[in-house]
This record gives sequence, structure tokens and C-alpha cells, in this order.
Amino acid sequence: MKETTAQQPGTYNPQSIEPFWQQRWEAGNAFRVAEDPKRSKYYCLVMFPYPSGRIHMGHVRNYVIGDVVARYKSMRGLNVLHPMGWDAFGLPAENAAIERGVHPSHWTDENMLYMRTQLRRLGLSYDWEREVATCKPDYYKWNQWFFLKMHERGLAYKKMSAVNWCPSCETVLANEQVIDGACWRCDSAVVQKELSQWFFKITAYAEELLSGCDRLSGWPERVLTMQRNWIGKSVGVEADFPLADQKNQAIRIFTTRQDTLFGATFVTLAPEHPIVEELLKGRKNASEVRNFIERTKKQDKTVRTAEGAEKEGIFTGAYAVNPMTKERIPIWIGNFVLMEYGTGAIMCVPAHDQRDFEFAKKYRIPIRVVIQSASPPAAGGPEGTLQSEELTAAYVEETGKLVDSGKFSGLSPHEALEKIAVFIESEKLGARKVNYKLRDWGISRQRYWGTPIPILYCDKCGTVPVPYDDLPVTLPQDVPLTGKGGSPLLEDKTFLNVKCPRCKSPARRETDTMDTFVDSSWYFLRYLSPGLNTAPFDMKSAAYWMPVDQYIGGIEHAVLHLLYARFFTKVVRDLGLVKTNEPFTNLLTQGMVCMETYRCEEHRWLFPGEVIGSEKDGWRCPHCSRPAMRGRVEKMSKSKKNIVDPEQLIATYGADTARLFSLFAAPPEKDLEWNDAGVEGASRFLNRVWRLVTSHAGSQTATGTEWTAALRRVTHRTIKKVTEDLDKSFQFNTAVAALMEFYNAITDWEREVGAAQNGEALDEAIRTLVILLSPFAPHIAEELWKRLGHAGSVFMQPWPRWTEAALATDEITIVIQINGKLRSQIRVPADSDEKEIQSSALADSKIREWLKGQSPKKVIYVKGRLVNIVV
Ligand code: ANZ
Ligand code: ZN
Repeated sequence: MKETTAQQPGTYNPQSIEPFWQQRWEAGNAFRVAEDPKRSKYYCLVMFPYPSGRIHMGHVRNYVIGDVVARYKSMRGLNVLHPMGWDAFGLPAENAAIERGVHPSHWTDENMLYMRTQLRRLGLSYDWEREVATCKPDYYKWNQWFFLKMHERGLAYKKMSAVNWCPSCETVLANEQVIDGACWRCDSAVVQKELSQWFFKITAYAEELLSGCDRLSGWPERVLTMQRNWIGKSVGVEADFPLADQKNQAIRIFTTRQDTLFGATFVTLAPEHPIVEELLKGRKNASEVRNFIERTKKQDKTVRTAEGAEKEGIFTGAYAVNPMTKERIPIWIGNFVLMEYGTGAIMCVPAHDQRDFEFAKKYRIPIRVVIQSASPPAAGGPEGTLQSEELTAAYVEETGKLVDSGKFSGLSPHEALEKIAVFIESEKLGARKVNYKLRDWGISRQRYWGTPIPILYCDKCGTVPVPYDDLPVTLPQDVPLTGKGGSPLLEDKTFLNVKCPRCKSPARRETDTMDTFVDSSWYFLRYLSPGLNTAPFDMKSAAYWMPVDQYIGGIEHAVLHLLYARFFTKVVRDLGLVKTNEPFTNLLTQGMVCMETYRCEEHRWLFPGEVIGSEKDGWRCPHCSRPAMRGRVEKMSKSKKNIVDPEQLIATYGADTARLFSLFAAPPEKDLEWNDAGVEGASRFLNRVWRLVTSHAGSQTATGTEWTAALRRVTHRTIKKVTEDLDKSFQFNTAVAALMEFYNAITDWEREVGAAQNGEALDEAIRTLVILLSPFAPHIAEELWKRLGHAGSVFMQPWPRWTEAALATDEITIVIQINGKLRSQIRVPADSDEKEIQSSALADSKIREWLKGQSPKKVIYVKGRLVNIVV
């Protein structure tokens, strides 16, 4: 490293320069934006945090990524909106109230205050003027407004329904919040409970939400697949199977495989199916069947219908008629049939459905092959002769030919799907039907800390929406929060008992609050005009800013939040308030921040920093000296004690190092494994850049215009690389790597050419390095920019452009020998390195011919002149 003599550069001290620049940016309203029809807009949005108390490394990564995008796009000349706010309603605030007696609003306010200062310390380019907090009446008023609009349109409605109930959180959970039968937050087993609940009719948009996936080309395929599966479209038919002894009544089934209708040898009903009681009338086995039903109803639905779960059933004693074969077939009740899906009744085709096959084998129900395979089957006889009696598994392929299927025999299953659907409709046996797995969105929560649902129940008028003029329905302040029983709002009589706005007789308020996913379904619109008190958002602003150009957040929101936000956008569009069909054009789902874990038998999880010993001698617990087991690399979490506190990281190394590390350590969509060496490396790099640039500032007066094509080439190659990495797919890690190489090239050049040769090319290189570094490490870049003698902010600089002319390289000729004999020659760029030249030499067609596939023993390179291949 060259030492400067001209001027003491001073040492890099992030603790002093970072607060300085943060204040500067704020005082100068550096990131405040307004609509400007003359400029192209760019809306950069990061998923807003829940104000849990402190930011964690996952937040840091998320917001730093967003910040690089925002700063970069702004330097590219776009009018960038980059807002921040708080997803401030939710359970933890209420739990804090129950445990510690602090009011949820107080707890939340304190947390927001603290986290806001934490975020400021990262140097994030937010327009804080637009900050929103969903727990404030001026925000949730509009949740209520949307609710009323949806209620008017039949998109918000109430129904009795079995809900997922978490006994420990004492709240209803959405299906999406139940993971493997357990509560997504606390992991307790979820039970079923019947309650009258408010729903949003998201199913009204099922088809549009599904087909829209095909046009979201800026979304990761993985997320689109999850959305498509969640919506779960099935195309099939509903068909009637008449009761054998009561021909005027029928069981309606839903199938996607009507091509197998002739093979249906039994019908199975969901335990909850309404016809069951009628079938049981006067039967000897009725009580046995009822016992089975009661037992099954108690089982968790997701568990009992899971693929691997044991299939259980019971014969009702009744028979139905297969509408195609006219055969009498038994009616069963099965634990694997869901009342909520299709018609709650299915036809069972054991020869062609594995689940039905196992069931039929278990209960000795006939199996009938109606599709013969075209190729030798894995189970059954030789080609084309699947034998019903010999099957060891269902033939589920949709290839082959129909057999024993009346006039449809001989068709391919594909042809039969269509022909049989036509037949069913023409014979009035049923109709085509499309089903979706998607259910309506249950939004009722028996919780305090959420948006009150703006509905009243009047003794005379029934269900009455709160008039728009009376919004917001504010949360009462003094509600005892005990964590026991139903909705806390029931306890506040002045909230509860009101007069009906229509007839003035006594009425009662709805005491449910809204799912907090409602809050986050439209917050990106509120940022556009956060102070507006006449509408949820300004339509003109929305016309300018929407849709969000880049949305950034965790993959854990791939289904729920993103689907709800898409749904809301379509509702808002149909209200005539926005023109866009989709809220988010591009989506980046960043990976998790992970770290290794350590465990002690006695003291459980240990902080990685506190274990004693070494890799070689083994790790030990600092409390008891027992061996500490090194566990897997896992997502940072408090419970596993494998966390790094961003605050400490910033205090030790500065925000720019924290930023650079989180960008450099992994591509944004991949998990990032924490390692101290990486942080050290990032810090060292910034220190070096600091020394390089500050020492260069001293020789700025050099007027020499020594034209150094090689250095210019590196400069322009780096501009190109960083720009393309950012434009193509935000490959921050390779962009930062390019900056590190650029730094090396500049110092190499300085060493070789000498400080005396300072001139335009070096000035350009150093200036470019600072500008290119600025979105990643903004504070140091601002400071260095100033020290280079520039007046304004580095962020007011246009993003550098590369010129193709500067990229063009001189070529040289390299001679290629095999065993010392001249065999060929190649032209390569003058600055190619040894590896590139060797591989070009080996790839040369003449050489390949000479080598005839032999692999060389040795390849010798004489710099700038020849390659000798020894075989
Ligand atoms: C006969 C059949 C034969 C079926 C065959 C499949 C294969 P999707 O919509 O793709 O999930 N089914 C219908 N309603 C059901 C319910 N409420 N509970 C459990 N299962 C149900 O699959 C639709 C298929 O799932 C339907 O087609 C039905 O079984 C079953 F070789 O009918 B199939
Ligand atoms: Zn729970």
C-alpha cells in the first residue's frame, strides 16, 4: 500500500462520519419526494416491520437491500419513493399488556420510537414524512372504510363456521396460520370451534388471482407456484349418484376424473355430510356409525386428511347407483373426505386412485379397472392387461385406453374426460364444475389490539353498518387485558352499548377486531398520501406511484400477505380508486440470516461467542465445561441464542460495514451465513478505500493527462459490471466483489505506474469507485466525495456510464506449442490473465486436433508470448 506524503489522510472513523451524514441528509430532506409528472417514478417498498422492540439482522438485511435499490435507482435519475412504517397491531403488544401491565399502545409507541432510531443509524434513505403506523386511528379508520365498502358489495359477510382455535393464544387462526395442525406463533395444537365470523370473499377473485400469476414475470417462480397451489384450481364435474332405495334423492359428488366413472365401486361421504342422518334412519348399525362420526370430527382436519394419514371409514348400510353402470354401490363415510371441499361427497375408484385403492383393500370393496395402461405397468399383468384382482397399487397414470366403459371404451383418458363431461351434461346427470382450494378469508379476531369491525347489532334493525361519518370506531383505552376468555372489547360497556344509528333503539357493537393482515394489505397505498383525512389515499398520487416497482421481503409471506395484498388491490380497483390490477411488479424474496448453533446438555443453547475451546480441542460450555455440541447453521433466533445484535455491530464497525457485509456475503435471495471473518473483511475493505481515496485527494492538483487505457478499461469494465449486476437481478454480492477487484486494480496500477503519473485516468478511477460504492456504503462515500473536493452530495451525481470505446482492449498474439513444437497461435486481449490464456490455448481447434483427447501433463505459460503444452 502506497503511503502518502503530502497530507495526513486521517483514519476512517465511522462513528463520527455516520451520524454526521445522517443528520445532513435529514436536515436537507434528502429523501423527501413528491409526484413529478415530468420524471419517471420508481416505487421501492420493503415489508414494514412489526414493532417488536429491536431490529434484528433479518431486518437489517431486508432494509439494506431496499436501500441500495432506492439509492441506485435515484442515481439513475428516477423519482424514487422509499417509505417506511409500522405493522403495529398484533398479539405481542397484547401479550406484553397481559404479562407486564403496560398498555399496548404505550408498548408499541416506545418500540416504534426505539426502532426508528435504530433504522436511522443504518443510514436508510427513507422519506420519513410518510411514516404510517397501522395502530393509529387515522390509519385503521380506513380499514373500517374498506370493510364497509366491501360489506356494501357483499364482499364482507358473516357466517357460522368451524374455525381454527388456538387454546393458548385464545384466538381464531386463519388456515394459513395453522402449520401442521399447530399455531404458527406459539406451536400449540389447534382445535376446531364453531363461531359466527366475519369473512372477506377473496374467492370471488380466485380466477383472477390465479390467472394473474401468469403475468407476474417479475416474481420468483417459487412464490408463484406457492400462490397457484394455494388457490388450487380443479376442473371436473359434479355428478349425481341416486340413492338405490330412494330414487328421487341423490348424492352429488365432485370429481376431476370423470373418465373413471365406470370404475366407481363405492361412494364416500364426509362425516359432516347432511345426508348421513337420513341414510342411518332405522338402521341397526346407526349408533356405531354415529360413534365413528363423533370420533372423526374431533380429529384435526389437516391431520386426518394428510396424504400419509391412516384412512378410516365405516359402511352406512345404504347403497347408491353408479349413474353409468347402474350398479348398486355401497355408501361409506371416510375420515379423508372434507365437507368444505367440492360437495363433501366423492365417488371412489380404487383401481385408479391410490387413496381409494388402499381403502378398498382394507375394507374388501370391489376394484374395477377401467383404464388399461399403454406400457407395461408396474403392478398387475403384462402390457395392457391390468387385472383388478392382481393390482398391488392403483394405476393413476392418465395414459392408456378406457375399457369396460360402455360406448367410451377405447378412448384415451384425455378424450374421455371431455366426452363424458358432455354426456353427463346432456343426460342431466350433473354438470361441469370448477373448484378452488382457496377459502374465504376469516378476518374476525377475539382480540383487543386490532381494528374494531365497524358493525352494530340492533334489536330491531339487525346487523347495521356503522355510518361512514362515524368512522373511525376507535379502540377504547381502558380495557382490562387478562388473556382469558373471549374478546376483551366485551368488557367495556360504554364501547359495547350504543344507540342504533337508524332507529335509536339499543344496539350492541361488534367486539371482534380485524386480522392484522388487513392492515398490511393496503399500506403501500397509504404511504402515497399519509396525512389525507378524506380518503384512504389520493387517487392522483396512486395514479402516479402505483404499482410498486420493487417489493422486497421475506419468503415467509409468499402466500398470505402477498395474496391478500393482491386481493385488496383488485377490490380497490373495482371501487374505482386505482387503475392497476396488481400491486407489486417485481418481487425480491431475500433469504434468511443464519448462524451456527451450540448446545450444552445442561445449559441448552449457548451463544456462539461464549463457547470456550477450539475447533481442534473441542468446544466446551462456559458455565459447566461440559462439551458443547456444535449444531446446524440455522436462522438466527433468540431461542437458539445464535444472534448478532445489529446495534453492537454498528457500534463496533459502523453501519457501512454492516451494510456491506450483508450485501456481500450471499446473493440476496439466498440464506446468508453469518461469519465474523466476513465482517472483518468488509471493514478492512472500507478502511483501504478510505486510505486510497484520502491519500489521492492530496495529489488532485496534478494536471498531467497521461492517457492510461488500461486503467480506464478497468474503470469502465467495473461500471459495466456493477450496473449490470444491479439492473439484471440485484446481484449485490458480485457487484461488491467487482468493487473490491477495482480497488485492487487501482492500487496495482498506482504501484506500477507510480504516483508521479497521477492524472485523468486515476482521477476518473477514484471518483468512479466512490460513486459506485455509494449505494452500498453511503456514509463513507459521502465523506470521501467531500474530501475529493466536491461540493454537493455524491447522491446527486448521475450514475456513471461506461463507454464501449474504453472497454475495447488491445490484442496480442500468443504462440502455442505442443512438447516444444509450434502448433498454432491465438489472439487474446492484452490484459488476459494466465488462466484465460491457457484455456483459450487448449480450446483452440488446431490444438484440440493435435491433442486427440489426450489431457496435458503440464501447461507452461511465458508471459505475453507463448504457451507450451506438455503431453
Ligand atoms: C374420483 C377420482 C378418481 C378422483 C381418480 C381422483 C382420481 P383436487 O380437486 O385436484 O384436489 N375429492 C373431491 N372432493 C373431495 C373432498 N371433499 N374430500 C376429499 N377428496 C375429495 O382433486 C379432486 C379429487 O379429489 C376428486 O376426483 C375426488 O376424487 C377427490 F382416479 O374422484 B376424484
Ligand atoms: Zn397460539
